[in-house]
Amino acid sequence: MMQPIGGENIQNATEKVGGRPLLFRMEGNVKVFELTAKPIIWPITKDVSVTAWTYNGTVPGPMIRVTEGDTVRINLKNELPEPTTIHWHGIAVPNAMDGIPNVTQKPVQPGESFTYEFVAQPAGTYMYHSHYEGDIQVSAGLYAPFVIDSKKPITPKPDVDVNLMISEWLVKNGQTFAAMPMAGMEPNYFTINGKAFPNTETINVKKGQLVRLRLAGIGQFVHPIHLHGVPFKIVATDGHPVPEATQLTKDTVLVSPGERYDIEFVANETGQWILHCHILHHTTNDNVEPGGLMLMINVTD
Ligand SMILES: [Cu+2]
Repeated sequence: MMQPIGGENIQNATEKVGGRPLLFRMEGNVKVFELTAKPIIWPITKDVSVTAWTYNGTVPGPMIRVTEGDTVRINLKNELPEPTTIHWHGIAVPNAMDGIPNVTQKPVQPGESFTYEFVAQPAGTYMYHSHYEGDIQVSAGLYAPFVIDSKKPITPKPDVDVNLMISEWLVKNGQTFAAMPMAGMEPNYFTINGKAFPNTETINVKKGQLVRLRLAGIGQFVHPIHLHGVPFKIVATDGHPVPEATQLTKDTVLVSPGERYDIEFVANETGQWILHCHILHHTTNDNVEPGGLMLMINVTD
């Protein structure tokens, strides 16, 4: 039988948004980050909350953002009711740091800790997520952005640079389940950075600014993401820059599970422009439109 996402004495989230940069401390020349995997009650709309399994109490977990060539150390503490591991999706880590349970490491048991350490490379848009029973743990919220900036700054530098992580949830009778807890079962909520429309974040832009959106598919479904008002260029795929001569100009890009697309556009018309998934069922909240995978890009003078 399918089990709801659980835990004991689960607290309400104290942070309102996920994916914010995680602070680090220096130990020698190593950037040291602290992550605690723990359950939390996480609002995905103003009326609906999920029981989420999180890094540091937010969905997505906090963003790790470093410069190419930095040595990073991440101390993971497991306060989940089940074992876990972290996989550094797309990053060229040593095999022992790859986070595959019973292959590259022992699962990190509840109450235990594990330290990951590697050189952050190459530059690009990545993510980190659980690799232990990912069907459940990733669906439950154990994912976050990981951005490696190149040593030479990108030119032109985007004025607005936002990570958008796309996923799904199944909420039934006040309980949260993995997005696809059994073959044939479908999710009924769809989130960008852990929030469903109208509670997704509005992206505020000044007319003429260059906007970079780093789209990442971390759920179980494909999502054709469509931008109104202006076409965009695909400037990086799965972290790797696309040479300018081969950049496609599009208004819709299919983001599959595991993929990242960095898209860029100049916001040259004022107004409230929407970005949304074009599988239109995915712009509903429990079958009620509008909702789900939609957000506003608010362009002002
Ligand atoms: Cu979709």
